[in-house]
Amino acid sequence: MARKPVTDNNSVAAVLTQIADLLEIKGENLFRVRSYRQAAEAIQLAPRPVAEMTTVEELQSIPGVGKGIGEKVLEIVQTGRSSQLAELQQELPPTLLDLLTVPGVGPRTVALVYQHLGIETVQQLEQAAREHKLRALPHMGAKSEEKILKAIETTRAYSGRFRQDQVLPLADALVEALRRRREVALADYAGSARRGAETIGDLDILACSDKPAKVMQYFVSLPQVAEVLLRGDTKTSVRADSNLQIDLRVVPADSFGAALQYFTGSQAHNVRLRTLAKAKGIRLNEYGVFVEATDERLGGQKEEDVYAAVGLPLIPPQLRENAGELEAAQEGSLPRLIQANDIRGDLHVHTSDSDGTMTLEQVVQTAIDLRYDYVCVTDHTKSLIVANGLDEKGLLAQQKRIAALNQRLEGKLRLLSGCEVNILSDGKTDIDQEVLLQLDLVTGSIHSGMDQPKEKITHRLLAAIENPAIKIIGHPTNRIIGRRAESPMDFETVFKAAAKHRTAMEINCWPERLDLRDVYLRQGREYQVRFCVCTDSHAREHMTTMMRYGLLTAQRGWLEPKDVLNTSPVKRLLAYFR
Ligand code: DGT
Ligand code: CA
Ligand code: CA
Ligand code: ZN
Repeated sequence: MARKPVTDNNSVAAVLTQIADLLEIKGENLFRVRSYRQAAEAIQLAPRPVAEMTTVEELQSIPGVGKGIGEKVLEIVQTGRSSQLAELQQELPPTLLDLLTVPGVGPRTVALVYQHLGIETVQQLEQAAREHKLRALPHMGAKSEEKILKAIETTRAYSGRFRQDQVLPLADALVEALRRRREVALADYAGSARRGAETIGDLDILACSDKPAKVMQYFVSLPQVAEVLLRGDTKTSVRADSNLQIDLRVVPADSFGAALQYFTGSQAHNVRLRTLAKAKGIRLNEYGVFVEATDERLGGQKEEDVYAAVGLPLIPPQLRENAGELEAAQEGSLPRLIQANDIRGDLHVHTSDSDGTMTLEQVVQTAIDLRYDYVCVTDHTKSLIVANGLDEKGLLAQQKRIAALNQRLEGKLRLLSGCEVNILSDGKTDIDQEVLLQLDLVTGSIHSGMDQPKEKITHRLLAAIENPAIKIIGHPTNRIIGRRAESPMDFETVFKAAAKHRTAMEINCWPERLDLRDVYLRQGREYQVRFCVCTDSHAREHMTTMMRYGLLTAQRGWLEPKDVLNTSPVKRLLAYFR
């Protein structure tokens, strides 16, 4: 398949950034490097697509784009490539760019290790850090070596895996396209995507049809398919533009449930389930449910058949990790998992008063469109300068506007006032306590010093939990999947305090965060901690699309509606915190 031309502003900016990175690694003049970075940023923010511009003069109307870079941009949008980038890639080892994918390693570090030690690959960087060779370089020390080793470990664990937002919308679109076909009776996705796992290795899709060849032919013709890897009548594997592999399997109608169960996994869950079946003289596989002794077929059309054969109710896919769900099913104590329609509001939304894009009115409209009962505005506070954080005056002024809006809303929606206050390195906040206490619902988050030692982080969180003005702890571990490790903390102490002081813990819906994650939710639930599933929206699309990801995590954490505060009516929600 032909390469798609580079057209959108983000892609053009990415090419310029790559040029800047390589120039910097090469040791070019830093002013020149900076001019590329500034142009990249300006193009990313430019309201018009640069692809629509046909002359260098037009491109120069973007601040930060001069004649030289304008010419380069024109080449990129016209030909889909940059001869300068190609030249740089010829000059430098191609693996140098891999080094930049290590979190915390920027072009300056790459230039340093490449020029002084000849390091070209992640492996060589790792070895040099192990052998303490990096600390001899300027601006580097024992701590940088330690950080680099940890970062390499984090990236490695996630390399080649995809976030939920990179997979689930695509999975929906493909399944819907298949379902619309006359020759397809049923279609669904399985695997880790269906279990709601926080990262996904590949996407497994099942369709039920008696014309498999026709289904496969249609599937490989879909626009989302970039390359066909393997083509067969029962299984076809393709690759999407993102490099995600997608396997489509076509099965006959009487096996669909058995296949869906088999390919949903997890493998550990299935192995365990098969053992339970065997003890009852039953054989389970992707074709159906059979009596071992006679080969008599007991079912397989529906997924329920598989569990029923073992005397169990259907176990929700999000629980299928062999983590106690089979025992719970046997005892009849499976949780009544929280569902999307249990959610009555969102408690973490930013507006254009700090670093969001929505006005208060737009937040209100979006919440009404989502049929919420309430939404809480939680802009950043003043010490987070990059996010244009609000000070006391700004918060109180916003609260006034919120009160006025509530008057006009006449109960159609309750707009709550709040903020996402910074928990500073000593556990105090950056906003006057009197002001915090006047707001309806304050979330406290750590946005700095995340790599403090365990005792320090625990102490900070305890101070925030005990602060009567702080009602929710935002993204409590601060991890960024594949990029930043969790802050270390004593979870038992934190959870005990959170339950005692009635401070809720957030499940942040950002697919790169999903924080708290499933194992901590189960642990926190043991201590009667309450949670809220919040989108941390900075734009309307965040509010409308991301709740889904947080809910999957909540479900994987076995949470029921009663564990999650934003399933409550507003009165009960506020009463919990009083
Ligand atoms: P992923 O793709 O790495 O995110 O994780 P999964 O769980 O989607 O794994 P995948 O795609 O390799 O296989 C999908 C499901 O199919 C898996 O959860 C269980 C089932 N399965 C695949 N291969 C085997 C196997 O060799 N043995 C067993 N028992 N089950 C398998
Ligand atoms: Ca998979
Ligand atoms: Ca697979
Ligand atoms: Zn936030």
